[in-house]
Amino acid sequence: MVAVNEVVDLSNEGDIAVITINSPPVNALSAKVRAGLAQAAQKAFADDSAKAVVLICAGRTFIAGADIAEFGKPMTGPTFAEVFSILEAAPKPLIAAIHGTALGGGLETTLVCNYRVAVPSAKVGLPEVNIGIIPGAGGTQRLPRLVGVPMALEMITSGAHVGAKQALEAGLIDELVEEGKLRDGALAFARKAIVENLPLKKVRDLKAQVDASVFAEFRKVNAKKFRGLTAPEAAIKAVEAAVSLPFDEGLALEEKMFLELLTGEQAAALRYAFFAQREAGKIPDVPADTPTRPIKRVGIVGAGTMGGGIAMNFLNAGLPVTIVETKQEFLDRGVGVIRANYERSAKGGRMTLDDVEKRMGLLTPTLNLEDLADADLVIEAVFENIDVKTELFGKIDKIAKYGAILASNTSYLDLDAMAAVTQRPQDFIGLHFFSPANVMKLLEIVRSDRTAKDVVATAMSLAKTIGKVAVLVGVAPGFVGNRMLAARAKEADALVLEGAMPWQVDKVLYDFGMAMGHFAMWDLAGLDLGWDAAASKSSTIREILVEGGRRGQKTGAGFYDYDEHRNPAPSPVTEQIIREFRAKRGITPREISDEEIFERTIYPMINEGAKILEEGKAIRASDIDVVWLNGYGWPAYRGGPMHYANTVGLQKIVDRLKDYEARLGDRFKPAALLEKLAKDGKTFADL
Ligand code: 3H9
Repeated sequence: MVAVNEVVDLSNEGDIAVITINSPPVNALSAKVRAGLAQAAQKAFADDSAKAVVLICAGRTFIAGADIAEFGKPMTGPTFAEVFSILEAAPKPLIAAIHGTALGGGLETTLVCNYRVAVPSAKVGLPEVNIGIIPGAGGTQRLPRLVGVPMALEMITSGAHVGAKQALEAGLIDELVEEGKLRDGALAFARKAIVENLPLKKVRDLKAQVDASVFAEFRKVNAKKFRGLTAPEAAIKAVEAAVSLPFDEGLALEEKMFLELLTGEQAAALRYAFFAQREAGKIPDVPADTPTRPIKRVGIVGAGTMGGGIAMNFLNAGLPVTIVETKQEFLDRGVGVIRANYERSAKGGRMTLDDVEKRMGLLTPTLNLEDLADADLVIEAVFENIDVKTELFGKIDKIAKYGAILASNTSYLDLDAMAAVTQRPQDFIGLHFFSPANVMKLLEIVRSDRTAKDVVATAMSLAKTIGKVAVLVGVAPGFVGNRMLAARAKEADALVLEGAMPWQVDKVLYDFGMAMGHFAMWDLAGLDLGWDAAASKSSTIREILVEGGRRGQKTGAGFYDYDEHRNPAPSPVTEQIIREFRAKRGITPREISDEEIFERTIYPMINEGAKILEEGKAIRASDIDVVWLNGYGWPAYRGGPMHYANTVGLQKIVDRLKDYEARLGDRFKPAALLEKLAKDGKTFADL
């Protein structure tokens, strides 16, 4: 074996040359990899004893794409185009051997090879849209030529990974080889290519054909999904070019659009979000090699919406769950909902009926708290009441085995108070799931001063097992997400009192890119969340709505009126309630500008985020962004509230907050940290 450079090797297996890329963690196409690959290919092509060439990767995956860390910096080393033109001119069969994921520039590399083989577990995709760009190394031109326009459009605009079997059916992969035997399989394919004198197929020579109406229809169907995003439309245009223009012209258009997007704000924000999410998994005082506790069985107390949703996460991951309720009917209902959810998935083709039974078989419903004795982790998901929870933890503490982790799913109650009633505060942690818990990606892991490091490490690792994006936060009312949401809620409510209608507030937030407006979100969550009928005294608009049976989407009416498809419409009833409410309080409504709505709902959130950082309740500003991106529908292309603040300029935010402070009071007072950063000309990224 000859090392071409630090990351690329070239070896010969008889009459087959093998180029191996070994650039951990994911063999990204950094300048070094590109240089090594170009050199190795040139050597292999010039070597007359080699009759075919295999391109394979060491480690966990094939090339996962361009090196995203290089974006936004000056380009060094050979360009993609230079490397690809060398590969594409291979004078002998060039075969890509895929395992793990061939993504972005990685898949594009395979498309300039003559053939592609893969193990069944491999996945391929062009996920560039997720970081605000389009494939920039020919993916938009070659993929439609190979698999057809509809599949290419879907893959490039969604960024979704496609499994090897599906890729084989689509002609994207030529042959599947035995799992774990990629090298042998690829060598066998190369030998076949030599013996059978297989042609040097070039994807660029194929033709992409489709009726033009396909594009119009695709745009229409996906309009809502692509709202606010610039990359998907560019991707569609590029695929259109694959059909309408000669190959090289299409390639030039792709490159032009790629470069425009790459230097844009959306790409910067999405790249930031990509790295922020990975950074969130790193806890400064809990190194990656901290031992974790084995979690082989999970206990959940409460089979309501939350408890049931939480249980599904573990069942999906193959972990047995014991779920406890106080009454048989609650237990039956909870288990019934879990089963119904799974059966719906089976009906929709997302799992088989066998999968449903497998998951249900892992669930042990019980009325007996004592059955939690063998659980390694017990999560409480009962009614949000501190007395109920502390009493429960007192009991669980006596039942759970030594070393078991005790967790609360509370969204705002005092975790320290709960931990204090147990004999093991070091084993106590908050696991704040978001509703619906089986769907929402975010998990706030709440650490108290006494939580042991291995408990933190176990929770972080468990989050990965169940496919959640975990963010470690400190104990404070509402933790990170709900605390900032409360800051927004205060202003949204005040704005309605002062003269705005809920739909005006919502439109501003929706147009900014939020998944939904503030009041629409309440309607979805249920206005009766945390509502106490006995204590309800028509003291807020929400109380009046709930008292009148308007509990949100589930009752067909809340702030909005809903039709049978749950489409919202501004409600004359709500409007009347608001007008009367203002009148009773002697408030004369005024015209409120969209700009004021925007600043008063968004800037206090940023201010609250700064306070969270000041108090050390989040490790880093980007963690706060990860919370908002994954749990609250903040538009990813705006990077999260703290990143967005950096793009606006912290001084401007301080100035606007001070204006509102003078007009409306103390609640707008800028956080000391925010003021200091602004004064020093810094951003949250400098912390
Ligand atoms: C592109 O290709 C453009 C081209 O069309 C044209 C150019 C002209 N670059 O996610 P993980 C790091 S755009 C740099 O935790 P997993 C990551 O930061 C690219 N670094 O592992 C992390 O580092 P650390 C298109 C990257 O097993 C470590 O690898 N490709 C890249 O859960 C492990 O990552 C993509 O968008 C990268 N491309 O998932 C693919 N990828 O340990 C993006 C990863 O220091 N990547 N890192 O925190 C992924 O989707 C996942 O990382 C992958 C592995 C599925 C590969």
